[in-house]
Amino acid sequence: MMFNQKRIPLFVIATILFGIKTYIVYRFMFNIDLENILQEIILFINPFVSAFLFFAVSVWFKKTSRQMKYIRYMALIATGVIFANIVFYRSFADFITIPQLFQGSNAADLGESIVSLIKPYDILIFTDVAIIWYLSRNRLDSFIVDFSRRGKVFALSMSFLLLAGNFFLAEVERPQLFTRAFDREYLVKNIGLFNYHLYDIGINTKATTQKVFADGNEIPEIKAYVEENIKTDQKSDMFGVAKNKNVIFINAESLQSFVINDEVNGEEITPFLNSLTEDEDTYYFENFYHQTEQGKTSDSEFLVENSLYPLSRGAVFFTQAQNEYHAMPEIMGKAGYNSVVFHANNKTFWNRDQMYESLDVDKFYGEEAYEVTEDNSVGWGLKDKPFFEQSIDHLQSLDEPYYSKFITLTNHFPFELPEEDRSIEPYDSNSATLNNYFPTVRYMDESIEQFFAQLKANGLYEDSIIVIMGDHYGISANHNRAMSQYLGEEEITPFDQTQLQRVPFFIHIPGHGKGEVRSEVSGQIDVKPTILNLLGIEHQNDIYFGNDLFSEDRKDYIALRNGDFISEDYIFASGICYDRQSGEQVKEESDDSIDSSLAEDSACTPIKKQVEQELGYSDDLIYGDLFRFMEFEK
Ligand code: GP9
Ligand code: MN
Repeated sequence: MMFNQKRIPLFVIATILFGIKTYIVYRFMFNIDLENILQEIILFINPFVSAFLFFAVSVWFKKTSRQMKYIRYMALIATGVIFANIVFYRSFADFITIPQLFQGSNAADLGESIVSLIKPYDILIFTDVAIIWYLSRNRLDSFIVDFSRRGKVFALSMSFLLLAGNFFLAEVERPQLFTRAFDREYLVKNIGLFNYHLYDIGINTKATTQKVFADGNEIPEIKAYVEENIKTDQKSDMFGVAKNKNVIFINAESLQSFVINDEVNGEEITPFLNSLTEDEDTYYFENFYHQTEQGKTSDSEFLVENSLYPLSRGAVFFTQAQNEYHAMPEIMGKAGYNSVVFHANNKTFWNRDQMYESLDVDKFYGEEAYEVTEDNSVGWGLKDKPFFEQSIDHLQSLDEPYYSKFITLTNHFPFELPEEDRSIEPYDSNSATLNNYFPTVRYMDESIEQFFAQLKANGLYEDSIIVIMGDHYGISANHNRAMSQYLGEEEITPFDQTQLQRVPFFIHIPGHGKGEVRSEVSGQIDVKPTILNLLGIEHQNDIYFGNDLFSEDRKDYIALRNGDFISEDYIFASGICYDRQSGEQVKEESDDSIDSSLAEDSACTPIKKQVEQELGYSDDLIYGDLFRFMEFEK
């Protein structure tokens, strides 16, 4: 017999009441999207798991009165947390995060309107607390429960088992939910509000401790490295070519370079982008690499805005959103630019709403700025064609000059597209992902073409430069068999895998007339200095790790976030040093061991060391929040 009485212990009753209440709150007081049945099941389960987790602790109290007291106060405190989130949500459409709670401006915003955010019927969420309170004080006799040791251990094991089960389902539903940490809504939906708060406290404590130990003494060494190796004072003859022009930056979701000027089933995949590679007003960089990690799109944004490296784990947009930065929107802002982002997705995705504030983005047009219906959406949301179309009005209302970024969505895994939007047929291989990639890439190509036409028709084209960049790979190494079939190769080696990390980069300057295909090794780290130089905006004393793509004297390698690199001569991947031109492993003449390319010292070693140093400096800047110690000209 587990429990001494044949009665239901109060903690079980409390779990049921509190679980039901929490579920009702999830469904009716927050706006949580449920995309499939598994998500519905998880959302239903997790309130009970959390409730069981905290109420079951009560069995360890010896005295029944203590047990009752614990359950009472636990119910009250936990309901208080729910209530605080409800009020916060009404104002920010977001869940509370530790930094946001202590961030002066937000708290002040909330302070003024807090009364108007509370509704009379909110009192109902305390119903279960009232019942639990009543039962625990007045029906004490019915609950005198003296738990046996087995009962206690059983309750504890159940807690952990339930939690493990919940986390397992969450991981199945969203692989890498915890390491990638992409969206608060996903976290709450999958592990529940309370576990989400614990998680949030965890990442915050870590970030804070690292910050506390930094004092700015690290800066001179990093500055010296940058001055010597990056040569940030270089000016190319393209400096100021686009002075005072608007910048229209298109983040082309999951677009890889291998589709450019290539075919599938005998059809061109990207006719419009292909035409740009030959256009006299366009520079096309054919050896341009993405440098993102787990933060995917947000990492690419981070690279572009700061010319710093993202982190090797997690998304810097999530973990270091409270840092100070010296990002493009801020620098351009001082030069009179207005910066805006257009993206028809949930504003909390990748924590953009908070990170954009730290980057000094003036306005973020998220999902709510668009008319999104079932008809005009697929997969992740609004389709790219209506997205660009609806953005034009917003764009027209902006003060000039502006720096605007458009983040597309349709060409996102799993690359869904309704039949009527397909202009080309899928490929035929063992990978549905690769097969479906081609029609969605074509759809995006058409949407960009249409956007160019709309810009022209609305008089927005002439005074702008248009930059198009692929954010990261769309086809992961998991699809290498299908990929090798498509590329007509026997296998995908680490060398090929690295070359597949190339993403298109276009700079289109209307009326420029000197466009060409450029072959230098380049990457997302170079975007910030390149754009700022084109606009003729100086940013002296800045610390960053990329080069103006048009300058003569550039650092001749691109570091990937995992420490691999591509230089003019070599590609270093999976510990192997390759000759970039031939794709052959580099053999050291002096060394007669068979696989000398794997040896400690190879032709790749000097750059490899520099890459490690550079990534380390970038990490120091971010983890130590070192920009807060720097003075930049006003
Ligand atoms: C989400 C979109 C896609 O808002 O940017 O993110 P991803 O999964 O590509 O990082
Ligand atoms: Mn992306």
